[in-house]
Amino acid sequence: MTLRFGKTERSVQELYRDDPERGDAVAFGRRGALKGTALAAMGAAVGGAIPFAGNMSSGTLPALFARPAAAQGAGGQPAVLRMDGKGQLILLQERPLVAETPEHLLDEAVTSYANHFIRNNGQVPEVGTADPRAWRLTIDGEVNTPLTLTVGELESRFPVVTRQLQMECGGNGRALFSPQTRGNQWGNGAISNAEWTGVRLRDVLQAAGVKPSAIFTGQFGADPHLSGATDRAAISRGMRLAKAMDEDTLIVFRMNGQPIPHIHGAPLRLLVPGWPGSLSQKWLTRITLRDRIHDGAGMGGTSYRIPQRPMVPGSNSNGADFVEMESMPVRSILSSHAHGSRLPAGTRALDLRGAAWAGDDSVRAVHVSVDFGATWTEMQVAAPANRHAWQRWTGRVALPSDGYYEVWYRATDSQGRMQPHAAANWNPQGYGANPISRAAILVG
Ligand SMILES: Nc1nc2c(c(=O)[nH]1)N[C@H]1C(S)=C(S)[C@@H](COP(=O)(O)O)O[C@H]1N2
Ligand SMILES: [Mo]
Repeated sequence: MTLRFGKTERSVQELYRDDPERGDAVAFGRRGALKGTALAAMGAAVGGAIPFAGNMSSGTLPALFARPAAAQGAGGQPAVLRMDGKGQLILLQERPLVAETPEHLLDEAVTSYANHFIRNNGQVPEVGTADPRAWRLTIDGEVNTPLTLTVGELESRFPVVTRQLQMECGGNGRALFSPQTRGNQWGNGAISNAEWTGVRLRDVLQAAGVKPSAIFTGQFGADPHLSGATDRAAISRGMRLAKAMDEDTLIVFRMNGQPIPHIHGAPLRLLVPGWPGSLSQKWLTRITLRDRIHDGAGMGGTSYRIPQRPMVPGSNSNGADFVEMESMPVRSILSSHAHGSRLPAGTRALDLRGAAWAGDDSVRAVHVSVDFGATWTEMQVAAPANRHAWQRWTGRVALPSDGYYEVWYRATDSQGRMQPHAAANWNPQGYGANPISRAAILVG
């Protein structure tokens, strides 16, 4: 859409992309109120009148243009994953294979295979090696008796539990950082809440006998390194012993009642809910207990580590004084309406649905605003199916007239921490961005 701002004709998108400050000055004016021809132009750009334009603050790019476009394919459209049984996931990267679930496909209480995001760091191991009868898991390191167990032995020797567990990539929300950081430009869709069946890691570790010297895990999987080098792991992360001993940290062999699909780590994976998804080692072959912080691929420096003190956004750091990223911060998604949806003229209420979660904590509240943050309506937030499951939320908001709206949604965790207005605690690899989300909705 082309607009006339002063002497130049440019789209609002172009104007903001090329010179955000100038775009802002043109669109909002010095005093920060959208008015006159600028208001009309903005309305034309977003495709309708803006009933709450008076609340739009200078410095806020309309959500219609601001939302991360994810991986843009050749036609400017997100590239779509093509994989049997998978839904319309956004293909972020082909090698290694990485795909994000758009928020509106996360409308199921329990995430199906079709809508489960994919994150690989290396190659996908051969299908043949996933024969569950041949698969063995080794437990060694700082234990009294190293163990090697088949999947069948795991299932018969230890109590089997089934839980709904959230798994979220440590980089979820990365695209919301400014300046941009390296890594997959996830929106909010690197999250799942499937039903997992397996045994508790702590039961298995206790069977091996945890030595007092053990303070950390180190985990290994069967996926080859991207380069094909056999002496390098695609990823090998570890966690503090306390998390390994949590009753919800599982070695799983079924997802949603079925054997785990190959791409999600068959026949055996770890499920470490609430902490970075990278800990949930797929194609799991070995867990070693360490007497120090594990030093495998994906550990140390700026990998899955965050600054203790804020750093200047865009600056460099070797991460020496960073700390391990552990419990993930509070976040919410909107699943009832896709960003950019158009609703029939005359629609005067939105029935909204979504999910919210907060790492090891629970969610106390979800609030929604349709007037650019001037007023907020509290949603109903359901209890989690069990600890470490996400929480579904629902609610209704009224709309005064047709036009362009932004549904702003934000969650508050059980400790009172809220999603911030902008991604905070910038770090070089872009972990933990959880700002308030905004979905553009056009009525009429
Ligand atoms: N063996 C192995 N496990 C892995 C990975 C990997 O590349 N290899 N990626 C990790 C990361 S970064 C995430 S976010 C989750 C994603 O799991 P999913 O692909 O089943 O969604 O798996 C984790 N486990
Ligand atoms: Mo991840």
